[in-house]
Amino acid sequence: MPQLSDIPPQDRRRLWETMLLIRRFEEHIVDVYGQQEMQSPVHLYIGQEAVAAGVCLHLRPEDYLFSTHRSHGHCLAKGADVFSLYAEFYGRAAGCCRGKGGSMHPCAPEVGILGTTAIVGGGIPLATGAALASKLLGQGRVAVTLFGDGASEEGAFHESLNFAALKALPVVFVCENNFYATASPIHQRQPHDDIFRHAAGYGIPAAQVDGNDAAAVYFAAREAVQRARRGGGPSLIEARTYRWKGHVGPSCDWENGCRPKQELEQWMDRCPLERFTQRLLQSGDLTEQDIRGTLERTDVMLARELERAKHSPPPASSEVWRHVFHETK
Ligand SMILES: Cc1ncc(C[n+]2csc(CCOP(=O)(O)OP(=O)(O)O)c2C)c(N)n1
Ligand SMILES: [Mg+2]
Repeated sequence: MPQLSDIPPQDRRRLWETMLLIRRFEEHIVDVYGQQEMQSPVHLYIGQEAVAAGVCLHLRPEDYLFSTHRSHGHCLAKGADVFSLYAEFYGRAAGCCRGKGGSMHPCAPEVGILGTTAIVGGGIPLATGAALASKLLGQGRVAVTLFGDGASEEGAFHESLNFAALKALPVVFVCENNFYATASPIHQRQPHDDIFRHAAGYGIPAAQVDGNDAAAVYFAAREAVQRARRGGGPSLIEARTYRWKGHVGPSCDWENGCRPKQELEQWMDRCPLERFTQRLLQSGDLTEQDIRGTLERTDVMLARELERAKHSPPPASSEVWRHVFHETK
């Protein structure tokens, strides 16, 4: 059983800082969303931060990442720019998609995020294709796709696992099993909730991990990314976790009868950020002073970038048809 001490000290710190960045990035959205100026629908990732942080720590800027409608944490962990994300959510010209994509479609090609699709399961074949290209071109790039339990019900998931196994592609499939697709619990949709078991049918190595344990995700992802990089083919990781907010928007959804309040509270008691913070305090990697300092620096930066994004100009009306269709001249 790997220990915290098996994670290099700089990685422990980065894991924690990345989770903190994601958590606070979204809490700033929660704070301003009611002003109704940020018009993009937002699918918040709060509660699932350990997965993005633990996976992306092993990726290089040129490695590919394909995300979903719940994209913020993935993009931040891969290194996307805070300002260009916030500006995108405000529909501003300086946004990463020039204000035309919103929160569900971010791109950051400079860090391997070529585009994001909100079609459930849509990122899985794209990552498989990127991994095929990387292999054919001998680029040594790994492709990772993070997706939900709902996406594992799409044909594209099974087709992609089959093809990736057949061609031994450098792709890592990461399923964030948060037990819900919109308001639909997994036990009403699937005969069992062990998503990692699908990998056996395709002969792909798989791991099921506690997705609220950053170290557990880190170790599983390290093995999978290393396997992909050395030509060992695809892997599937199922990270079991939970989202704290409703499917979309900044409020919780237990009030609407979408899930039991008690269930949410049990998962909140297992907060991935709080658990990892406590571990790092115990190991001496963090002090209370470090925590206060980092939190303050992170909040100052996020507040500044959010304000800057909010006050940046919208796209000119002459831009409305640009970048919508492929331009041939
Ligand atoms: C092909 C497709 N079907 C349905 C939808 C509507 N939809 C958007 S998100 C979502 C649930 C996805 O659940 P999951 O994959 O578990 O991701 P989570 O929201 O839990 O992160 C659905 C059904 C869609 N966007 N695309
Ligand atoms: Mg889900």
